[in-house]
Amino acid sequence: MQQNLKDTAQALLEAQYIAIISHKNPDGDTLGSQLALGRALQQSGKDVVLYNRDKVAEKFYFIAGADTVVQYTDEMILPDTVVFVDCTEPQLAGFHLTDAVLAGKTIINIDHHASNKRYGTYNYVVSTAGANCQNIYHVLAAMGLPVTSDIATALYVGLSTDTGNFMYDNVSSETLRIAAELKDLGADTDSLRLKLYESCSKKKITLMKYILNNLHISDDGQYAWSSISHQMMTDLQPESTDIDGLINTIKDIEGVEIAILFRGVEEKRTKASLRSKVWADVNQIAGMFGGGGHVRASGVSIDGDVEYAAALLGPAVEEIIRQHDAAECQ
Ligand SMILES: [Mn+2]
Repeated sequence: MQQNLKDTAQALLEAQYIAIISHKNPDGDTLGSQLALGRALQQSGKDVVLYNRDKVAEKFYFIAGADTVVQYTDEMILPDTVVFVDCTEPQLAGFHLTDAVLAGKTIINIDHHASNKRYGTYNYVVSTAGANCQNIYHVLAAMGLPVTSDIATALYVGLSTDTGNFMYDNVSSETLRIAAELKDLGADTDSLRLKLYESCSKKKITLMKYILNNLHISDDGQYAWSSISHQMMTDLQPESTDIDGLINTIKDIEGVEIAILFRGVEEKRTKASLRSKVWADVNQIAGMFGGGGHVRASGVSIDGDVEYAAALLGPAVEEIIRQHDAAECQ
């Protein structure tokens, strides 16, 4: 198993038939990674297919190649080289990728999640990168492939969307330097602003009203949570993009350190999205219940309805806040 950038770049340079797979419910970073890498490899003469389980949201169509992502079905045959971008593990792709399906393939794992399982033949995992597109940028440079304006836009989308538009503490000076270079290379930041930040869907507004109506804040004001019932999910049928970022509405409340949004994805299955602001490690909290992600943003899936999930996670969160307050007082 080899870890470094040079080996990852070399493996890609030597490959001819390549599939690039993004995680289910693709966000700007996994999609930006997939489209930037895919386009650069195609332009260097390789045969590349882009797979995702889900349809790409329309708001991402301004990124060149977004309409070329194919919805994967289990009957499809994977080429010899399979690249996973922004995926902690192959299962995150959301389709049936068993060991048998992947046997004999060269697996390339390019990711920035601390909880990445290092499942690749080649792993380029840098968890300090604010966005995986930052890692893709380095892979392209290591391969010596040019960054066209289309590729710059794709990479910039990942950098922007995974960092709260360059606001969160996962932004490093390097993130900003790369963003500046991408802007110089022609990244279309106007389309990004209009399509991703100034086009809130009506369903998202409906959900915002709903979660504010269901908002709970702990007595000390440090833990805020809300939920979207399975019934509401069924009635409204939101896209994943209608849900993305909703949690910020409750995280951004003054004094809140940990925010959780519970949503009933099935009658007895709840997805919890966790966020923190300053000190809390929500990767660790999600890990206690079998989930994971980043220090400031993580997720976990719970068997049970939203009330059950809230009752399960709530005491753990409050205990962590209590311990932190106690340590502060000493
Ligand atoms: Mn990411």
